[in-house]
Amino acid sequence: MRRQKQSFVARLLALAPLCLYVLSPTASTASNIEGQVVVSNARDNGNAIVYIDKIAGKRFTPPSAPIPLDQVNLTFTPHVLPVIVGATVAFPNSDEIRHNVFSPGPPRFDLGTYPQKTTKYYLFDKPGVWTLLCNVHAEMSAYVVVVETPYFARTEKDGRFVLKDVPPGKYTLKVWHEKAKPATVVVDVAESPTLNVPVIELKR
Ligand SMILES: [Cu+2]
Repeated sequence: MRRQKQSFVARLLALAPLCLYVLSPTASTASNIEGQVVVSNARDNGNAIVYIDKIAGKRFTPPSAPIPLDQVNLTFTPHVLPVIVGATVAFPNSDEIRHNVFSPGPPRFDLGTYPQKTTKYYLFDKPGVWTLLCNVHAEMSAYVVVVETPYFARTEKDGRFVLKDVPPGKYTLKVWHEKAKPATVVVDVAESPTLNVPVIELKR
């Protein structure tokens, strides 16, 4: 009995360094970058894309599953979709009518005109911004913003954004909005849980 107790204590002691490692603040060094984008003369501050620009010497693996950009009630949903280079976007049609999906590019592509419950796919293999249109409904438009790191976010209507789990380093933060000139901010992520960026104002 006594022998068993000792060995239990011994096992606990053996685990202690591991617990200290897990609890230590230096064990997890990634930070969240938080901030707010204000778009002058826009209806609201939503649908701006905030992202960390290409990091020299770093390549990231795109997700294997396609990312959906749906067509619902004559509207591309979401209106702006950020993805990493190499991602495939799925374009389902959830309406009872036929839609078309094309982009003037470059490169130009046209997925054709197709009915409900049909999904077309497109692989975005270059960084940049693609405008998406439907040649059946002139009022339909969307944007796919293709970036080179997994650190990106779309702002809420109030302009707020969070870039999650960014490792320490100096980065170029870029901001894109369909109705404004793009902005660039340099950020220095240190080993703290949150980096608050001053308000980023986008002008037309
Ligand atoms: Cu349409």
